Amino acid sequence: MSRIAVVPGSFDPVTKGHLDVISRAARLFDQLHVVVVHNPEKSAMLPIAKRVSLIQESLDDARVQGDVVVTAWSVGLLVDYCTDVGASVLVKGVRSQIDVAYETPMAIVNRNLANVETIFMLPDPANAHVSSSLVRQVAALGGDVSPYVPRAVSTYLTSPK
Ligand code: COD
Repeated sequence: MSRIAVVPGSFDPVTKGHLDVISRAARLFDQLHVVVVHNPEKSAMLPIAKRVSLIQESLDDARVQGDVVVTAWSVGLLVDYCTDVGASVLVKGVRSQIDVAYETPMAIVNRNLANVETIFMLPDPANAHVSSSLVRQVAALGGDVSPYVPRAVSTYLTSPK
């Protein structure tokens, strides 16, 4: 039986922190789905389709190994997507106790709903301070985001097309 996992997120935009979690998770599973989900608690900077294409471009640039599918999901529960693709695991990066506190109830509910387990992955310390919201703030104020995001994202944010 193949092991299939899902890495969900807003990815608005994808950062070097996300990319680190995705590339490490891709080595642990036969197939990994990176799923862009609209988070109603956050106001979005980028359209969902652009977030998907920037993730794909960044994975290609970084030559991330493994069977990685990048897509978006907006219809219903995330665990419904997991069930549809045969995934039994969600992988979430956790940078701090705040992330753990946010993710823990969702992990329990997702297991209760559909028997989908959540694995928490610690970040590379080099990226532990990086967040999409920090990137959005620096970009909005005209700062250099290249230390925090893959090349495709910094290029797009500098001259969007
Ligand atoms: N290093 C490591 N991990 C990181 C880093 C970093 N630098 N930055 C972010 N992460 C992790 C986050 O902790 C998170 O796990 C993931 O990457 C995505 O982060 P974001 O900021 O792109 O996305 P979020 O936090 O807005 O995404 C939240 C989800 C949409 C994934 C979440 O709300 C969710 O799972 N929703 C499911 C909706 C649902 O079905 N709800 C009902 C049952 S609970």
